[in-house]
Amino acid sequence: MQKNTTQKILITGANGQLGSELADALAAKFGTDNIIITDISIPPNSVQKFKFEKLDVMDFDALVRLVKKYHISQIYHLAAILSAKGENNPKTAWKINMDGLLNVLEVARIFGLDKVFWPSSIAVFGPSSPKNLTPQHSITEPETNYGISKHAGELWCNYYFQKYGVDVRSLRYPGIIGYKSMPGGGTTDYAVEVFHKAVNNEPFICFLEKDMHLPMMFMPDAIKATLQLMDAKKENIKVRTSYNIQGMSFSPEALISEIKKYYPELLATYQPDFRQKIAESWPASIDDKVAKKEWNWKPDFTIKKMVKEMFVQLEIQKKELMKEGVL
Ligand code: AKB
Repeated sequence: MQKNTTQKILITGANGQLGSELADALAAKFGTDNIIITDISIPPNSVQKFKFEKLDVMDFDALVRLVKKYHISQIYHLAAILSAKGENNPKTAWKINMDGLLNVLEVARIFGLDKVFWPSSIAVFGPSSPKNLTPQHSITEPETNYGISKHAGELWCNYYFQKYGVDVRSLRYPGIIGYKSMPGGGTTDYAVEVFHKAVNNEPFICFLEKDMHLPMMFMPDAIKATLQLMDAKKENIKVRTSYNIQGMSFSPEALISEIKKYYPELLATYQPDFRQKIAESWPASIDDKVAKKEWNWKPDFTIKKMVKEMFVQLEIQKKELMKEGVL
């Protein structure tokens, strides 16, 4: 495939779970030299293939400097505080999540950027939303401050599109499961942690109840959805708040039972904490027929297929770490 080298892409929050994988996918499409990754701290890998700039997304002037310096045409604004961490310090979380987004939208307006991507979440829904197959347009009365910021953020995205024509596009991600990096501070994080415990023969303590069903998605599907949405023709993107997307829906018990087919000795116990209440306020599954209709969204992974692939990849990683003497 020929690369489109006319775009200059800036990613905020690039050290996070999604950012690290999205950067590679965007590099394959636009060329490594056209990707500028940013975060509040330097990336964990000492050898970096991308240009890195330290950026606090609340610093508008710093963002402007980078957009000018690299002639940025698209921003993937991923920097955010997730649901569980956000409850520790609601005011700080609100400031980072909202000021960061408004700075990006303002820069996009002022500099006439081609496109902006911003992730929303299933956290926009609350206890009054339908629990199963939650529709695209539904009651949104979130009870976490993260959910409130995502809901408000969706409305700001729509506002900037309607009022200024900023081509901002968004997805309501469910919990994302990947093998390359760990999530940080979310309510769905258990579904990544359990794989690492299984591979390392360690006991797993789940912070959610065993029957807590939540919408989830394997990372390759999350990346595919993001690229597909960003590639879609502008006129096909009718939803300018954020699109529902569904990968799969499962409970900790169902995931552990699938994992035990590969690691029968995995010892799992349940000690629900404050995150259980957050999970209870979210949908169990999502109706994504609008995304399917408007830009042909279709996930590739079922829970079975995902678990198999996770272990193939985690075993490869483990062998490499052992070869390097890290394990
Ligand atoms: C979280 O658990 O906070 C996130 C999300 C569903 O947005 N993974």
